[in-house]
Amino acid sequence: LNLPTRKSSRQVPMFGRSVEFPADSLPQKELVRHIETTLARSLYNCDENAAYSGTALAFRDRLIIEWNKTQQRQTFNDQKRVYYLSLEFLMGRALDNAMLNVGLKDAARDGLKDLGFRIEDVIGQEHDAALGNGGLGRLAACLLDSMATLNYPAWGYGLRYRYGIFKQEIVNGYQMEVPDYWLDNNPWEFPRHEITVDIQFYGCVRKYQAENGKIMHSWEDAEIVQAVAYDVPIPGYGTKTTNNLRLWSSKASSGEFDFQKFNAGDYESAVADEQRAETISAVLYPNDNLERGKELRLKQQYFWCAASLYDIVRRFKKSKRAWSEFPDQVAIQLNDTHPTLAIVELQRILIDTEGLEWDEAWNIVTKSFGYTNHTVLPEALEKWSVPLLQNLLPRHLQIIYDVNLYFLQIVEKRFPNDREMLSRVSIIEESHPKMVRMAHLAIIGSHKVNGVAELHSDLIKTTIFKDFVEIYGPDRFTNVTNGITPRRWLHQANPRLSALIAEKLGGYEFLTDLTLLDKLEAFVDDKKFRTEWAEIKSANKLRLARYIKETTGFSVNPDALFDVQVKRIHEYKRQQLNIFGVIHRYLTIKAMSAEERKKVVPRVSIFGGKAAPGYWMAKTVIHLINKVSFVVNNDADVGDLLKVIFIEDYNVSKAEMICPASDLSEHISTAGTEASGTSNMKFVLSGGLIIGTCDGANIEITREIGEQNIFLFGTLAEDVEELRHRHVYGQTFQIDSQLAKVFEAIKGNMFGDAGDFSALTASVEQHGDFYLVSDDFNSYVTTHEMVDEAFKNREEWLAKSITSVARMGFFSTDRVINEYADSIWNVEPLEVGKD
Ligand code: CR6
Repeated sequence: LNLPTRKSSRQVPMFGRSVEFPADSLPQKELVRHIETTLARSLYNCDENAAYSGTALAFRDRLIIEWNKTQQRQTFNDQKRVYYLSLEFLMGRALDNAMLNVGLKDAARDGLKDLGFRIEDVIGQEHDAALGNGGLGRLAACLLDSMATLNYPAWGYGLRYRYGIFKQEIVNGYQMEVPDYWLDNNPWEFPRHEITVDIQFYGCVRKYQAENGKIMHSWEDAEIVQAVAYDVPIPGYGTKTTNNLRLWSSKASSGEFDFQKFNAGDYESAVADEQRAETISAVLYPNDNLERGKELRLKQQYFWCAASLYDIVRRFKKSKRAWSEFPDQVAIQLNDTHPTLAIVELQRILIDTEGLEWDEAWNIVTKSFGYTNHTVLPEALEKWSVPLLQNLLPRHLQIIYDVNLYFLQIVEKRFPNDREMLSRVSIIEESHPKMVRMAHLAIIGSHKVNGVAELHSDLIKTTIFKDFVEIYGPDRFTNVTNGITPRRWLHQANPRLSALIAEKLGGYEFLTDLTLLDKLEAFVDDKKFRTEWAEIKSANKLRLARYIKETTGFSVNPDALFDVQVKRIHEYKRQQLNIFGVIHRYLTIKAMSAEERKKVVPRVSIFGGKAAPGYWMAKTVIHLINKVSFVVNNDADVGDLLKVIFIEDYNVSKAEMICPASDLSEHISTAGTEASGTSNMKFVLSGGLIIGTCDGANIEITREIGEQNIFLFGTLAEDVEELRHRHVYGQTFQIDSQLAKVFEAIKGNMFGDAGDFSALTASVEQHGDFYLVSDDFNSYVTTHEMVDEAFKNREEWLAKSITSVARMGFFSTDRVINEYADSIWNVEPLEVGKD
């Protein structure tokens, strides 16, 4: 055994090296071994699924070695670590990522070919890990990739849902939800049955006098549920660093399966208790940008925060440092307010268990936490009812009240006699029932609050958190514009484009320094390069066209302009604006002469995205898109000039196929509503152009790539309020004349029973058009006409596409992580030596 020997600090020790893989060894041997031994299959009886499992296990072996070494290195070095707390991690598939990061994808391709498999088919066997709703969850996954790639000692903490986001099926044009049980045969997680934490719920608080006379509190008679750790390796690209994502699973605590009940014949209730405990981590709540205040969700949040903090504190205590050093060792980032209870839990541990004084403890807490806000939508801002908290987490509620009391005392001193201010900033909303405003608690308990794009960060400072800027000063607030990992969204999703860029730039360094893309601008006029660029886009479109044919039965012309809007379906994202625009296009084409039609640029309008199961309007939008699709695609008179496609069950792996195939993508939210958006970045990085509003990161994308390379339209954020004011709810107002024709068609049953869609038209005509669909309709269709004109000039279009990609360097999550590290976490990467 090669036991670790301690060396002076910062030197990286040699740890056990019993397993080694020669860097150039082909994974084929290992893959065959796994098929024949681990899976107990004969090679003659090996299907794609077994080939997938064998390949995954072969790559997993390599990851495990680096993963163990990374953890040992990080423990030995004992420097500050980052803990990223997120209720969602939308990881997608892991095998392709592992192959590219380990760097042996080509060898794997050859090995699989020898066995008679295409690597794409084998990769396609993997079930997406879909523990998230949309952008917030995918951002967490991209950030993990960058933290590992940049060698930051960082852990992700989340929940191991048994069911991820539901699978969407479209039946007769309606969305149906099917459960996503994803855990069978998942080689990427490692149960750590020895790492368990007892989590308390309910019970009561007892006051007592400690030996030193101090009044203390203890939380007693609580119900206990056990948290079990499951670890997922997160490999960095081009580095040996492999970080850890720890997901907690709930289980009845060891004594909880009540044998007494069982023996007394009460089998059912014994099992029910067991199941109740397991319910906590059973299912991901399927809402994006909406909070519903369900008790089980609060249980999930506390369960995960308490288990994670227990783990973090345990790790810290091993180092035997003074508590005051905690913030020098630990940075905890709250991904939205979902983990805000972690703030309260740390304060509770410090004062109730560790015996620290309130102020000393609170100082440690605020220095350790950072909070990222991802929305200004009021319906998404979390509030928990006081009675609910009182019942479930009685001690936490007391602490929240104390935090609030001390905070309000400070505010009162600074703003004497401003009662309004006190009630506006209070953590407690004085409603019936009273509510705890989690965002206020998160701000008060953190040292930095950040938004996710410039406009958004400005908006939080001037609207929802305005008072806090006055109280704490502007330095408490900052902006970190979102990004995406170029490894997945360029190299993995668009390998040919990545290879072409590498050929021009003389290597793949741009994958770890995306700003190097700017060197591509020098080749904009290079004929051969342009041809290859265009050819790659065509091939990607052809692949998508084939997929559309296979899954929907509709044939689309791969030379048409592919116009894509894929994201969660939400009124603020305005898929309704898009489909109304499509109907307008359809009506326009129908009214054209044969001569006029010759000038029309053929289009394929592609939609995809899930609606929250209880979100009626969003479901109605999906229904309308599918009805329009049916009518338009079966109208031989229109033929290839227009096709409308709804791609079922949009997810990460579909995004990897769709993004590289778009000519144009739509990011058309009502200005001021989309905090950032990240798919906008994915599309541009694959050479697609954008039609969008001046919202979220669209604004910064425009600044980087140039106004001439993006199609912007619509109301500006600063004018939205004023326009909304002019629409009076319940009073029909004059809507845009072209939109009125679209509504006439819908009401004339052109797309089936008009009654099915009356909620959509009424929301614009009668309910105050909150999302400004009518106000923006004219500039939207006019801008689409400009898109058509631009697309006719293919050379110009290509130049825009190449120039845009060249200027996308800013939008890498590597830049994002370095900004968080510098301005919020104060952590350093751990250099990886040759161990
Ligand atoms: N729904 C924002 O709406 C942003 C992501 C990641 C969102 C979106 O604009 O890009 O977060 N917000 O920052 C929330 O989930 C609350 C999202 O994904």
